[in-house]
Amino acid sequence: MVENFDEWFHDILENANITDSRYPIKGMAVWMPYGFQIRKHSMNIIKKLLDKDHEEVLFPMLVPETELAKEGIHVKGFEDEVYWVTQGGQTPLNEKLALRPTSETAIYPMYALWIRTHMDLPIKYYQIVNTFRYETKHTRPLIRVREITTFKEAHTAHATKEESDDQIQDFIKIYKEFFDDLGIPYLISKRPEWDKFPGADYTMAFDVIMPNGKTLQIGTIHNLGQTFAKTFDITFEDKDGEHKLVYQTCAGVSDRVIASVISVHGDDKGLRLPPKVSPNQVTIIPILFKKGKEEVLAKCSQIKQQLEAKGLRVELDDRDIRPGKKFNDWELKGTAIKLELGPRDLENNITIAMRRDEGEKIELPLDDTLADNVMELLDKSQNNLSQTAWNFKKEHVKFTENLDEITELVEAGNVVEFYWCGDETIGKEIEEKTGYDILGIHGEICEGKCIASDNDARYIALIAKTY
Ligand code: PR8
Repeated sequence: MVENFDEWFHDILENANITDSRYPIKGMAVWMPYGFQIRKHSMNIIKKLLDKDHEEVLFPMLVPETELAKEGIHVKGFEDEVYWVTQGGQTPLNEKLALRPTSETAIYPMYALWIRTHMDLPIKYYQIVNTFRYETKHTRPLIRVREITTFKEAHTAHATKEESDDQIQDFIKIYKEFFDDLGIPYLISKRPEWDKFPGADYTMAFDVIMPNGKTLQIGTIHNLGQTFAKTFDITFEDKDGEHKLVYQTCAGVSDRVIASVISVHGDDKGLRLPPKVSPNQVTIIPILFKKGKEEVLAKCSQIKQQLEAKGLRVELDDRDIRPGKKFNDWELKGTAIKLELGPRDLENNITIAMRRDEGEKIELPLDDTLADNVMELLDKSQNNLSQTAWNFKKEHVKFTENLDEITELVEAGNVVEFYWCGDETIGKEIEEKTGYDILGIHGEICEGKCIASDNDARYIALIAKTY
């Protein structure tokens, strides 16, 4: 799988019924039923986390050209990626309308209307929408798409800079919890100046190491300072009667996260889904013979009900095909636990449980302890997948003090840590020399030399091959 990861990824999306990329527009795919369920469960996790302290809203998808163009740095960052609506039927529109590539320029003119005094602050809204980016880099299903589905974007406004910095920390905490629930290990770094979000003061990013060693950015959090507040005139009257500009932040994650779930946990047999997002946490597979068929099926239905009563997602696979085929299907789809039940098991009042994450089979008694036993196995499976993924990450972050060694380490599938002075020219030289991207800085140091200059090092930086 690691050797030909791109092919593995492509095949699994199709074989496990996740997406269909044959839709006749490049970069836009169909979410298929099984994939849709994974998407739904992962969306519910982040929604729940955001809902604790943010309110959900829904803005229109079209942005007038005048608004999009107002923030110079921002529009420059997106100008090559915007889809435009120019006609309504046969009638040319008076003003071109952009399909939102992201929603700052849709939301902030409204913030300017809503925010009057310090009493209106903070505002913490989020929306879950599709956004559109005419990506110029190679598109890949889920990873780099042109219609970004289920874009969870949060936008906040605050009275002080301190509050906006605290909000960045809150988002980091929320995203950590989100990725932890998906068992996804992450590297958090502050993006270099040349790679921050267009219009942001600074950008914090979450990256995951994919099985082939390339990193994928799965979430970003931006402190926008007062740039957009100035552009859109978002001011408030403070307690002292003074009119001040707000400080803003925004943060976003997309369905790209699901690409990381699939890739980080998958194996040669197919998906291995963390129970928290698995469409079927448990799949019951009856082993049927002519004799005793009805009894086995009846028991399987009863088990299904028993487990569902505890809130578990359960599938009873009573298709009239060989059990071996069913096993393979559910292995491919990554159901966390399979319960096998044949006439002899029924006689012995047991079922054979098999965890997808590590393949071990164990006998469970068919009594009122079953649901608790299954839940314990689900917990173990969730933790094991997460632990295995974190171990992989640990093994694939390597430190070097030697610039020439970076290539060797990255080509061997690692992300590399190195000491850096923080100077932009030196940083770009490092990128040019190695051909890789500096992800950002994820630590500060007081002693040490920069890897590529005579300057003292100030940071521990990360460099990698990126998607
Ligand atoms: C913002 N504004 O937009 P960001 N395909 C799949 N996922 C993508 C793609 C793509 N083409 N482009 C980006 N993402 C800010 C924050 C509102 C919300 C995912 O930020 O441009 C990436 O995981 O950094 C990225 O980290 C996230 O969306 C947010 O996009």
